[in-house]
Amino acid sequence: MRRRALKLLLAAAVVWIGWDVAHAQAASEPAAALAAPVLYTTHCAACHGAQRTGAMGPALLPESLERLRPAEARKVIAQGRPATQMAGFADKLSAAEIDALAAWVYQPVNPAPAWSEADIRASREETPGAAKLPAKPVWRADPMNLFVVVEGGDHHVSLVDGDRFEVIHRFASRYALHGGPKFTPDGRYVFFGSRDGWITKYDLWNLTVVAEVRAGLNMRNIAVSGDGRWVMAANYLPKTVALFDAELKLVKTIPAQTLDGKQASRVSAVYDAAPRHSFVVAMKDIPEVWEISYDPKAEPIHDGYVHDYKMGEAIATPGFLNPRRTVLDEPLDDFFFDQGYRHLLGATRPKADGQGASAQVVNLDIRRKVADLPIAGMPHLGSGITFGWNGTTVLASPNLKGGAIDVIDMKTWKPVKTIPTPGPGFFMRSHEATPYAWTDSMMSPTAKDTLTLIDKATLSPVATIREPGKTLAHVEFTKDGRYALASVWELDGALVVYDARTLKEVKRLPMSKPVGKYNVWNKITRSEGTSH
Ligand code: DHE
Repeated sequence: MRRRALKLLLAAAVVWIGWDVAHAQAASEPAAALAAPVLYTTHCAACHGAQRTGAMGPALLPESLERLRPAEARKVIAQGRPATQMAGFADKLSAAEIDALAAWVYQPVNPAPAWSEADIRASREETPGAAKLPAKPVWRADPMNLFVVVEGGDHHVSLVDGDRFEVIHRFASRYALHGGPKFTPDGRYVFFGSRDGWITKYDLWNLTVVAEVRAGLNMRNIAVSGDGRWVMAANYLPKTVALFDAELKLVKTIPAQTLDGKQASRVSAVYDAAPRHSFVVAMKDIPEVWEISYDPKAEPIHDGYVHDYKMGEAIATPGFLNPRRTVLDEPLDDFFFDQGYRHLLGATRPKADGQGASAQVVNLDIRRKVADLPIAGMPHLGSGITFGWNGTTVLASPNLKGGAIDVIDMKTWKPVKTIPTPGPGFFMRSHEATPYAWTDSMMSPTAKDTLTLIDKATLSPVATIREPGKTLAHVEFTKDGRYALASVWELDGALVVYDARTLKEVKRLPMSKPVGKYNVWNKITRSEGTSH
C-alpha cells in the first residue's frame, strides 16, 4: 500500500519535473514553495523516507527538527554535512528551492505518520551469529574501566581504555544518539537510543552490533532493567512506551494516555529503578508518573484512580509489566531519584510565557507528592548528583537558567545552598573517591569554556578549568575516581583527561564533538556521582 503510494508520488514528480525543469531552475519563491513536496520526493525521499520518517538518513519531521535552527537546515541542504552521506544540493537547487525545502520539512506530515507494532517488528535486524559470540573481550584492557564515548559530530562511538586512555575501537552509530547509553549488569552489552527511535544493542567485548530495532519515530530515551532482561523506550511520536526483551524483540507497546483513553501524551523519559525492579516513566502532557514492574511477583495493580476502587474490588491486571499510575498536579519534563529510589524528584519546565515552572518530590511507595522543591529557574534534575554532606545526603542540580547549582537536603527537602557558577550549565559529575563535583557552564556564551569545581565539603567553588573560546562540558570519572574526562564539545573537539587531584591535563584524544562519555563501572554500580 505504502509502496504504491510512493510509486504514484514519484510518477507525479517525474511528470511535474518533465513539464517544468526550466521553470524550476529560475524558480521564484512562491513557485519553489509549491514545488517543495516534489523537490523532496526527487532529491530527499530515497534517504529520508517518502513520509519523512527517516530511512538511511534521519527523520525530517517537525518533532525531530525541534533543535535544528531553520538557517542551519538551509545550510545543510545547500552544503551537506561533513563526514556523513548527506550531500550538498547547492549545485542542483536554486536558493529559493533550498529555502522552500527547508521550510517545508518543518511542516507536519499529513496524515500524521504512524508506527505500529508491526512496523517495529519489521524494523528489527540482527547480525548473524552475533548472539553466540564468546563471553570474553577480544581486546586487552579492563572491561570495567572502559569508556563509551558518543561523538555527535560525525555520529560515531569510540571505546576508550580507561587506564591507558587509548581508543580501542571506533564505529558508526545511528544518527543523533541522545541520552546515556545503558549497560547490562555484567557490562558486556550496551544499548544506544537515537532521537529517530532506533535502539542498537552492541557487544562491547566482541565489538559488534548484535541487533537493532526502531521503537518509534521520535524517541526520548531508553532504559535497561537492572536484571538486563528488558529494554524500555520512551517515545514522543507515536505517543507510546515500547517494551522489548534483551534481544530487542518487541514485547508490547503501551499507549501513553490517561486511563480513560481521552488524553494522550508524549513521554518525557523512562528510567530503570533497579532496587524496585521497575521502570519509572513520566508523561510530558498529562500529569502522571507510571511505574512498570518487571518483577514477576509484582502485586496486582490498584491504579490510583477513584473509579478503580469500586467497592474495594481488586483489579485483575497483574502488576508485572503493566503501568501503575501516580497522578500529580503537573506533568514532569525532567526527573531524578534518591539513591534508594523511594523518591522521584521531578521538574516541570516553564511554559512559553515563562510561567509554570515547578519542582516536586513524589514518594513512589505512597504514590503522591510529598514536598515542593524550592528551585527556581529551570533545574536540570536529570543531571543532578547526590553526595553525603554534614550528616545528611544532598542533591546538587545544574540549572539551565542562571548560573547556579541548587543544593537540596534530601531528608528535609529544604534548600541548603545556591552555589554561583559563571553561567548556566547542563551536566554535573562527581565520584565517591573525589572531593569535588565538576560542572559546566555550556549554556553561557561567555563562560561555555569553563568547568567549575565545587568542594563537596564546603559547597564552595574552589577551582576552574578553561578551554578558551571552546565549549568544555560533560565530565565522567575513571572507575577509581582518579581521573576526570571532559569534552571539548566542538566538531574538531577532544576528550581531555585531567588528574582529578592535581587538575593537570594528562592526555588529549581528538574527537568529533564528544557529547557524552560513560564509564562501564560507574554506570553498572550506579555511582552516586553519575547519571543513572
Ligand atoms: Fe539531553 C540526557 C532531555 C537537550 C545531551 N537529556 C538526557 C536525558 C533526558 C534529556 C530526559 C536523560 C536520558 C537518559 O540518559 O536516559 N535533553 C533533554 C531535553 O529535554 C532537552 C533540554 C531538549 C531536547 O531537545 O530534548 C535536551 N541534551 C540536549 C542537548 O541539546 C544536548 C546537550 C546535546 C544533544 O546531543 O542532544 C543533550 N542529554 C544529552 C546527553 C545526555 C542527555 C549527553 C546524557 C547525559 C548523561 O551523562 O547521562
